[in-house]
Amino acid sequence: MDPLVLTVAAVGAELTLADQPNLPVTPELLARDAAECAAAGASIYHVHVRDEAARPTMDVERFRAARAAVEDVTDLIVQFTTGGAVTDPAEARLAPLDLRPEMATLTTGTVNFGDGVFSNPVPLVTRLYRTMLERDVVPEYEIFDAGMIATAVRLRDELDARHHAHFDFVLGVPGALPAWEDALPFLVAHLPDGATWSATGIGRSHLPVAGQAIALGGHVRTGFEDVLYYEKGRKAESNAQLIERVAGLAKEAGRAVATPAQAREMLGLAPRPAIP
Ligand code: KMH
Ligand code: ZN
Repeated sequence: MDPLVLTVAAVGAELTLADQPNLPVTPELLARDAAECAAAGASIYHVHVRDEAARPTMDVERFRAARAAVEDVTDLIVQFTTGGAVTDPAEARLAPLDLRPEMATLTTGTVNFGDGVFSNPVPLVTRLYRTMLERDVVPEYEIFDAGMIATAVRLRDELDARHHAHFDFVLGVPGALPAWEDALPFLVAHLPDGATWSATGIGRSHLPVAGQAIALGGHVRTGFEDVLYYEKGRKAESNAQLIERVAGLAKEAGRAVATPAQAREMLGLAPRPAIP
């Protein structure tokens, strides 16, 4: 099997500092967090940013500072969110793509998201996708429900996209596809030939999903965005702690952890572009 690509979803848009006091909400904290995660075996850093009050924001200058901070101290692949928070309007979600990150997430359908709705009508997804293609940003299709695979494949064909196809399955968001045991094999069976995939389970589904993904030859995402509790009654202390745990599972299963260079090769990424 290929070495395991580990993605850190370090911040997200939903947790508060009261929920998780160690959330990296400034460029300095992101730099330290990213360096620790890189040392623990991560190769992709999925970025959301926060404002001065630690509220989620899609402010371009904050994305610029976050990216510079992470890229200064690591060779991690920096992947911007285009999902933001469920309250973010389309223009705000598009804006950070001006910075031409190596990768960005692309959710290809609308889904309930707790009490909110993560709204991704096809015209918006198409606009996000076109913008990524124009700017040489490689999308990671962010799949919260099975139909999103079909839409990703359809848009890929319609837009004549030539980049490598990489999917991330986010299972267990309340209102979206649960982390049922047979979910991953079903989803993987419907991927286009040559695609790679990773998976994450939200909350208590995290470890079973990570273990299944490692066994099935997929890759794994972890981090505060997806995991609040390390174990029952004990919160996770750092993103690196979560990365270390999944890297340990992979080692037990006889799977090496990918370096960022190996991840770039597997995902068909060009060398890291400069920040415009
Ligand atoms: N915060 C969620 C509404 C992404 O980063 O692309 C969307 C999300 C997905 O986190
Ligand atoms: Zn995210």
